[in-house]
Parts: sequence; C-alpha cells; structure tokens
Amino acid sequence: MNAKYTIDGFIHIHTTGDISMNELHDRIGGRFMAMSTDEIREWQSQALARSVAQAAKSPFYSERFKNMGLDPSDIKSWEDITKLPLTSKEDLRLSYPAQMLTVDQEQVIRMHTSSGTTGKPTAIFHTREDIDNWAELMARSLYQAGARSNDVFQNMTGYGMFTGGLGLHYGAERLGMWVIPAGAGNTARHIMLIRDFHVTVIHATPSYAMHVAERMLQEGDDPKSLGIKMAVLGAEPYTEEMRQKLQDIYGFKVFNSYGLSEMNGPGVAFECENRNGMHLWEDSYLAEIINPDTLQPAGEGEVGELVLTTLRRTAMPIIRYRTRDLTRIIADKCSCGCNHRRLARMVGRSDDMLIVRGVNVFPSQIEEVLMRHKWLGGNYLINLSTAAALDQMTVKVEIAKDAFDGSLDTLRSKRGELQKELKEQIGFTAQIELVESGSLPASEGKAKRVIDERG
Ligand code: DLL
Repeated sequence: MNAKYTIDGFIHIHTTGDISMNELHDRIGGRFMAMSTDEIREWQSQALARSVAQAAKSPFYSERFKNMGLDPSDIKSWEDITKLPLTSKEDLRLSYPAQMLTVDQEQVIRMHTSSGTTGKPTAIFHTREDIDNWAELMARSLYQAGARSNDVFQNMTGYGMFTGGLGLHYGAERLGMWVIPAGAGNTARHIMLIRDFHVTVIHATPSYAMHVAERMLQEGDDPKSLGIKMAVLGAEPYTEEMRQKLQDIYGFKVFNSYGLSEMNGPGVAFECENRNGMHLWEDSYLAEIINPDTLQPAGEGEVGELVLTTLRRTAMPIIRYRTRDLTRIIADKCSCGCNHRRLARMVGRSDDMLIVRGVNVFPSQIEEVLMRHKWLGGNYLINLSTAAALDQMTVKVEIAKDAFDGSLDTLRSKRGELQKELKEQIGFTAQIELVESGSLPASEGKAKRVIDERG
C-alpha cells in the first residue's frame, strides 16, 4: 500500500499494487473478455438455452411460450433466437410490478426502474449474482477503456433508480478505483471535488459534461486546468462532433458508453482504446439488428433496431427486447484484440425521429452541424410549431462565450451560413435563433433537445 495524496491532513491510502493479476482477471471477467469468436458463439448457445429455461419460470413468459406452443427445451443454439417472441416496452409495462420475476422474493437484492416519467415505469430485478455480473461488466468496460485501480473516479450522474449511478459505482469500485459518488447537479461542488481530489476519470451525460465546461468558461475558468484524463459519457445520444467539442474544451478523451435499464443499465457496450464503435459484451447479451417495420433481420452491417436478449441474468431474463435504438453491428476485427463485436454510435431512437414537412430528421443530424462550429456553444434546443398549417422548425443555439465580437452584421452573416449548411443536411429551411451562452435550460442528466408544440 502506498499513500497517494495528502489533502488537508487527510491521507488516502490507495491500494494500487495490492491486487494480483489473477484477482484482477477474475474481477473484470477476463475469461469472457478473452473469448474467441467460436467460444463466444458456443457460450451463447448454452447461455441462451439457460436464459429461456429460466424465463419460462416467470408468469409472463410461461404464458407467452405456452400460447405460441414453444417448449423451452427446443432452444439449443443461439441460431434458434428467431423462434422466440419479441418483448416490447409495453410487455414490460403490462408485466408490472413483477410478472417477469423468476425467483423467490428473498433472492432479490435490488430493483431499478426505467427512466420514463409518465405512467407506470418498468421494474427490473436482480439477485446477488446479477448485481455481481453487472459490476463485472462495468469493471471490464472501464478497464478496457484504460481506467486503472490508481485512477480517481467521479460519478456525476444521478444515483437512485437511474442505473448510471449505482451501475458505474459498483464497477469502478470493483476495479479498485477511488470512487467519489458525487451524484447529479451542484456544478460548483463537482468542480471543487475534481480539483481537490485530482480526479482522473469522470462519468456524466454528454450534455452535463458540456454544461460544466461552459459554466467554467463563463466564470473565466479553464476546464483543461482540471487535468481530467478520460470521460465516460453516455445515457443519451450524442454525435462524434459533440465528442470532439468536449475533447477540445477539456483536453480529455471521451469514451462512449451504451446501456439501458432493461438490460441492467450501463455496461452493455463500451468503447475500447480505439474509440471506434462500442464492444457489445456478447457473453451477457445476444444482439440482433432488425428492420423495425418488417421485424425481419436487417442485412449484414445495415442500420436497424437493436434487439437484445439477456444471457447472464437470473432474476429477470428478458428475451428479444426491442430497444428502439437504431444502430448497426461492426463485425470487423478490432485491433485491440477483443472479439466481442462492436455497435456503431447510435443514430437515435426510432421514436425520436421527427417528421417535419414530411421529411424524416433525427436530432443528431442537427447536432452534427451545430457542433462543427467553434463559435457556437454546446447547448441547443429544437422547437417545432405550426404556422399557416405548415411545420416550422426553430433551432435555438447558444453562442460560445467570447465568440461575439460586437458586430451584429458578422453574426447575421454567420447565421445565414449556418442556415444554409443545415438545409443541406436536413433538406428544408429551419429558423435559427442565436442566444447568449448559458441562457438555454441546462440538463443535469439526459438533455431534452426537442420541444414539439405542433397540434
Ligand atoms: O441510460 C443507462 C445508462 C446509464 C447508459 C449511464 C450509459 C450510461 P435508460 O435510462 O433506461 O438507461 O435509458 C436507455 O438511453 O435505450 C438509449 O436510447 C439511450 N442511450 C443510452 N446510452 C446511449 C449512448 C440508461 N451511449 C436509453 N448513445 C437507451 C445513445 C444512449 N443513446
């Protein structure tokens, strides 16, 4: 053990070096990380059979399987996946509170609910082994991205029902990092803690990381001076351009992290050091990409809806869950050596697609254009309304701090250029409203980017 930091007389004894390589290997599920493609498929076949047999113990799936005449013992290989029924968000709602639970109540040690704010949430249950497996997935994700036990980790997302809190927390502790469970909000305290405790890794939503940076810039402070090495950002869609902007402002490396409450939460897919797609942990999740209209498998490498089946969850296995997230599978070998295939950055959710004057637009297409410009800040809002029976889109975007040189003419001309560029991207003209830095609503968690006021 070595004393690492002395802060106001408080000595933190850090345990770097205490963990043997073997122990680390176990903690992060090294045997799964190192699987070859054949081993992954072999494991998936066995794990799928186990998952389906386990699911059949729940009132929900036993009835569903019975209705379709499916005998769980018919599922012998991962290729049998298409014989199984899809599960929708609505199914989860109907099974509320516990129709998908497969174990006795005394075996459950935790539940989380999804982040929906209206109506009944969807509840997800975990046994001790489930929580352990999830922590392992998170620990290996962080390890693979380059985090180590001598890093100081600040978790800047909400705790409680939201899985980004406890999910990352357990994983970071399991890896042996020094964890600061700072939680959401209270930006000034976040900045103070990062500085005082020499935080090297942060976890936040991209919109909150941007908010913290802009708040510092407004106060004449430099986010680079925080010395953060890496940021794990996820829980909401963001573009490559947003990643770049954040990296430029902070001087850290951003790693994309994907997950959803129904599949535990974070730890489903995570970027490695190459940061070119997120390795999906295929020992724990069986992934399919389907065409959301026909529900048939999408062509190889094609964008479609991600459908996931849990392979290592006992309390509540979920079979073929329709995530609504649009992405594609990158099957090429990654030079990091990990054989778990990658998911490309999410395009958006099928239910987030906007139809404006008959044209399909994803908010991410608009973000892509906005984030290319250094003179614009990182916060924006898309407003949809109706005028003279026609859809109108107004994009409100903050100007970067100090980017306004006092000339309104220059600003007007920049706005005109931006409008043109946006039209090229989305195919119609949107109004652009430039607003002062810090004036749009800031998010502490998932940003709300669209306000649709059309009838
Ligand atoms: O957001 C779990 C999570 C926490 C993931 C922290 C990553 C980090 P939910 O609240 O259930 O769970 O929301 C899940 O958020 O279906 C996606 O639409 C979206 N999402 C999550 N991560 C990403 C990402 C957590 N990296 C929903 N890129 C998912 C794009 C994401 N969208």
